[in-house]
Amino acid sequence: MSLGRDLRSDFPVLHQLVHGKPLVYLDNAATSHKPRAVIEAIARYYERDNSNVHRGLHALSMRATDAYEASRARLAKFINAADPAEVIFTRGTTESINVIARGLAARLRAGDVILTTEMEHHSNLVPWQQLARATGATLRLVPVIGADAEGGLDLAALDTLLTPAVKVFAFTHISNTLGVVNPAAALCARARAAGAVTVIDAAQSIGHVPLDVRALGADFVAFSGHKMCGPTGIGVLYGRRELLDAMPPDETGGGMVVTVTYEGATWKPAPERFEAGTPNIAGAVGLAAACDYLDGVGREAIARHDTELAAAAYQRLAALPGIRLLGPRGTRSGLVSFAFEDVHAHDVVTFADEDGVALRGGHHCNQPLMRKLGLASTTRASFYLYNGEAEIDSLVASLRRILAFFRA
Ligand code: 7TS
Repeated sequence: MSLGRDLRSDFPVLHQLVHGKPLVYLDNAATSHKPRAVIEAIARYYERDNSNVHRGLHALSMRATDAYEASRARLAKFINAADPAEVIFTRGTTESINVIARGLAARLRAGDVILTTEMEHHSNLVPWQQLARATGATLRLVPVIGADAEGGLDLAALDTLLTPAVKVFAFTHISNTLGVVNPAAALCARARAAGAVTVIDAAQSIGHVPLDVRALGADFVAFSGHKMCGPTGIGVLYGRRELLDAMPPDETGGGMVVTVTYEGATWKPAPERFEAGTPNIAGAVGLAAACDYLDGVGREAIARHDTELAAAAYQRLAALPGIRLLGPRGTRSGLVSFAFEDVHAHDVVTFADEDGVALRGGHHCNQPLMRKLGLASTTRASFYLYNGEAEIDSLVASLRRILAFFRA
């Protein structure tokens, strides 16, 4: 499970004691830490170039504009977009999906169907519920299979669900609760054949697996910078150029207009059309540095590392008495989600924290899925490139201590 060198030394935050114990950070699905290269890129931008973009003719403004647009080009390359103009900077996955959902409103009528799945994060469910309400369209869901959703999505159900009435199919690439990796390219191909626009929630995949928007055949892709070693408050909405150009702006104001009179205004094309106001320039610069960092390590290698750690953790956890493990028994992404009948997830997380082990407990913004599986919450351990096998030992030791306490 080696990535060639000790990546931990690249991440300043990891070198600290928590309650007197070395930090074991296993909450990467919530947010990842930032390597020194990203922190320094942001500091360097503020120390040397800070200015507003697209507005000034002075040297710093031109440097800031160049840095911002170079970051856009870097992101386009990272996801293999055909054109940097297809990369819109947003605050993150949630904002990206909301902008897409509102932007597609004009394409939907009463009787149309918006298709999503039972395993979506609230960010890829609630905006579609709102769009359905606003347009009179119907929201339908691809079910998950099995008492612990161990079968992933019911792909056979797509045969009946993907009718010509479906105008949008929005699905997650990797589930943040189950660790399921959905066959995104196949899902896009089937949706396209049925005439539906595809939206991929790539929040959990972007920093973990190679992601090529053209190979996937996706119309829209949404992701957050903070889950891929980048800063918070920056993310991407990728959209195919022709779809973006046909979409109305979401927010209006400075920077996205061509001509303004007292009566009205005309819009620039993408990406400016969707970036009203002063953007998160330093965030974009930091995110581009994160792309460099991840590609320097190698995304294939990261994917292998994360899935090997999660598979090893799954095996070790399965040996704990009275544990219920969610999601696939075989190949999974870099996270494991589990529940004990007799110990609440919040108690597990609180006890683990005393041992310096950072986990997440709760519904993970998957309330309807939890309800369907008959659970109030789960505990989740999620791995990333700086984690190692010794941290699985720490996790298991901590869980054994918790179980011993509650079952004494
Ligand atoms: N979609 C998925 C699949 C996610 O996992 C998350 C965040 C989001 C969307 C929203 O991303 P944001 O950056 O806009 O907030 N998931 C989690 C999580 O699992 N624990 O904390 C945040």
